Amino acid sequence: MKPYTIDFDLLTGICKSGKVQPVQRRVSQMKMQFADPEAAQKAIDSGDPVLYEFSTLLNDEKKGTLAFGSTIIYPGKIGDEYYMTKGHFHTILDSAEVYYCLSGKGFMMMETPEGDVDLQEVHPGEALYVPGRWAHRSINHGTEPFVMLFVYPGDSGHDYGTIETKGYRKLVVERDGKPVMIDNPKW
Ligand code: S6P
Ligand code: ZN
Repeated sequence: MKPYTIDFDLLTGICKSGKVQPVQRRVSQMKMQFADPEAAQKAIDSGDPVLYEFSTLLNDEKKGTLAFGSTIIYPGKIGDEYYMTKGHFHTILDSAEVYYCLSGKGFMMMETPEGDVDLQEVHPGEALYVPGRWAHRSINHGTEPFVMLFVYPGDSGHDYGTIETKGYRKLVVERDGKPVMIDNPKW
C-alpha cells in the first residue's frame, strides 16, 4: 500500500471530494434498538429519517492498518430517547478506539461484557479513548449534528449481534428537558 492524502472537513466530518460515500442508518434499521418501538414506527411512517451517517476513509481490514473516518449523529429523539448509533463490540474484543469530537456535543455510552458501564460526555476539542473490551454507542443529546473523528485497528471487526439481541444495560432519555441515564427495561 502507498501513502495517500484525502480531504476531510473538520466541522462536518464529510469527505467533500466524494472519494468516500457515507453509510447511512435510518430508524427502520434500528427499530428494535429503541425503547419505544411505537415511536420508532411513527418516525418510520413519517419519512424514516437518517439517524446518523459515517464515512470510513480507510479500512482494508488487515492487521497493522488503521481504519479512520467520521461519524455524524443528527439531533432528534425517538420518543424520549435521543438519536444514537447502533453500537458494537469489536470482534477482536481487545481492540481499542480513539474518538475526537469535531463539532456538536454528545455522549459515548460504553459497557463491558462483565457489566461495567461508563458514560462520557464529549465536546469539540476533546478526545475520548475507548479501551478494548468496551462496547460503544454515540448519542446526540444536543441540538446540532454531533460529529466525531474515529481511529481504530483495521482488523478489529464489528460485533453488532450482542447489542442487537440484548441492547445496552442503560439508556439515555430526556426527562424535564435534560438527559438522564436509566436502566434499560428490556435488559
Ligand atoms: C467503528 C467505529 C465507528 C462506528 C460508527 C457507526 O469501530 O466505532 O466507525 O462504526 O460510529 O456506529 P455503528 O455502531 O453503527 O457501527
Ligand atoms: Zn468501534
